Amino acid sequence: MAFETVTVETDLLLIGGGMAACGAAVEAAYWAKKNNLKVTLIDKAAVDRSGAVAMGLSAINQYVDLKSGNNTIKDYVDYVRNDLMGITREDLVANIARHVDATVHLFEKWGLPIWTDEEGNYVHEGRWQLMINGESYKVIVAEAAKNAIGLDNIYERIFIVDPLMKDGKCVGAVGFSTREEKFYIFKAKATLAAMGGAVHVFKPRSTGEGLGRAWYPPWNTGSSTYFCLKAGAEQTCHEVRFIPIRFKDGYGPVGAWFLLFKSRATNAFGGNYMVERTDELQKWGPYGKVKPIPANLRNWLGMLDIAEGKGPIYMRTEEAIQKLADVYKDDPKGYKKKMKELENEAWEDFLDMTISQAILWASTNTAPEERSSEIAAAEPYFIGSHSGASGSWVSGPEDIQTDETRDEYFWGYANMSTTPALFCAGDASGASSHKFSSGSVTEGRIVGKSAIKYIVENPDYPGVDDAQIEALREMILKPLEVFAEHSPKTSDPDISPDYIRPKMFMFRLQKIMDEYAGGVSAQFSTNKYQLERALELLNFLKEDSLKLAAEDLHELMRVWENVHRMWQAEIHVRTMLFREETRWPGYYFRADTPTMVEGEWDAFANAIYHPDTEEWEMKKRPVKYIFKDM
Ligand code: SFD
Ligand code: AMP
Repeated sequence: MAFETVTVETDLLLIGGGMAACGAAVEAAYWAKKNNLKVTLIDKAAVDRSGAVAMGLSAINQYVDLKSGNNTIKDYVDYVRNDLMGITREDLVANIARHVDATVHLFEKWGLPIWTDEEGNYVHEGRWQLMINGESYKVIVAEAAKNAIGLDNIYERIFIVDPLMKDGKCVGAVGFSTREEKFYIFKAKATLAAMGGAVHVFKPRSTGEGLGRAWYPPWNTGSSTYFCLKAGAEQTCHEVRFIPIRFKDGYGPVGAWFLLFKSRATNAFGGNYMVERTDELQKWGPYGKVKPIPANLRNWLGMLDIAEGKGPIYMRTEEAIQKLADVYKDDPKGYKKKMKELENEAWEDFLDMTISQAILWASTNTAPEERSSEIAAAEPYFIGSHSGASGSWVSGPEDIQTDETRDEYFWGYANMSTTPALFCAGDASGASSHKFSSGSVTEGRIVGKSAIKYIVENPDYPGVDDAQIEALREMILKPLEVFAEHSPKTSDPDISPDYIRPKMFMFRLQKIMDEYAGGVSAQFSTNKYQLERALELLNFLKEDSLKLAAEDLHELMRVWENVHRMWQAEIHVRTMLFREETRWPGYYFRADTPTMVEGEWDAFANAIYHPDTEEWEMKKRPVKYIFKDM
């Protein structure tokens, strides 16, 4: 192969250019300067518009507002624990919660417009959420990262495939340019995996002309999970996928409608499942009684309506707007002004974050003040930073541990995985949900500091094996050779007994997951037998992955994206199989173990892949509370 090999040596390697990695860049630059160290950031895309925040956001979903005295760190931890049905790492959640306000103040300093009221106070969407004019949110955060580490240390359009390992330690990463024929080797003393979560592992609702549209960004494809698995890092909560309820087909957000506009959602017969189905909540232990009702249980109540044939479910936008404007009904001028204001806010919510939903409203003549819009449960995603929890099992901070938790949750450096020198943040770190954009930047900042500390205390580079690099180069570039060799032998380059193209491969993966692992078609339901069948079929897929073919660099990226997705799928299925209960019915329902098994399953379901033996190990880890009132 004519590929040039480029080697970059650095001290701290940040993989991903999203919210977590940008936060890490800003903080690490400060500590690196003091210690004369180099920080390098790599993104498969352009940092300005990469990752989940590419389109912008209309809210900052984590702001604890400690200064107001209205909320405490414990309040936030309680909220997260309850939302995740008891399964959460309180030390990780608290560590983010205590620093997140400072991050939000930095955003404002960098130029992000946060809504304020007449008295100059932030406008809250809900208790923990702030409204923003966030179309340029990512550009603003990216600029801060660029200023901090310098453009020379940022590599864009490099797709990272695998970790570099030496004696069980992560010593960097390898990948390739998606624009030039260049194979990249990054050697580093510490590495941050922050390549987001995963989408398109399950068959999406959007097909045909809508294919590619999803709630989660299409370019986050399970790379964090694959990378960390291949580095031998223990994983957690990979059964806790996230299913957001979204405006149907455009995937527009619902938070502003439920929290700011105080809207109701009703079924096609006008019934409100949140009121009519409260009895169902009693089945889910203490978590059916908490406020707010956990996201997955809110989903579940709506799903029961759909299963009973009561769909579609509607967001009652017209009713909510009318109610808010009615306050001015005796003041015609004030009423008109309020209606205009609400209409603007409704559209801006989508234009700031999910432009396609605004386009769908426009193209279907939907005026939110006149008629309701359909909402629906989306296909499952893997996102450790929202209301899902999948990711690496990482060390907590030392000072939040108790005597009970220290041995279990702390191993020296905040957010380091079980693989030495490999750190994780954002969607890539597990069991610490509800960090969202602001908490992900904050977690990145935590890593920025702790990874530099690690490097200062472990300054020697252990070296890297050339044979390992050569083997990886061969494996990564092979799909180009497969296509070049075999495509001339077929009259249709999409079809060949000698290879499979990544798009077809992705369709097969999605079909397996959809039908057997509780996707949309299976109404989010599965059981032991279906999961075992899914594993069997995934194994055939894995065999065929060795015959993936790529016509060009872009398709080579597609190949590796889909290999990464396949590993994300496998760990998901294995973990659902391991957890013999149903705990998050609105995320997935295990029909053979249909209830929550308190006590026995108040535990984390963790998984480790052993690269040397190619074996999986599943293990339970105890949930130990720090803040919960016993
Ligand atoms: O309301 C490789 N999130 C929201 N957070 C909020 O605070 N407010 C909102 O309004 C939010 N909304 C929302 C949110 C997410 C999504 C998908 C939507 C709407 C549609 C959550 C946050 O966005 C999320 O918590 C953070 O972005 C997570 O940060 P991070 O860093 O873990 O992920 P990222 O920002 O997506 O960045 C990932 C980066 O990795 C790159 N990458 N680079 C190299 N090699 C590879 N192999 C790579 N694979 C991926 C990506 O390019 C990217 O730079 S609301 O709807 O909830
Ligand atoms: P979403 O737009 O669904 O991502 O929600 C944005 C924020 O609002 C997240 O913090 C959600 O957990 C929260 N949220 C959304 N809907 C509700 C609801 N009905 N009750 C309580 N919190 C909600």
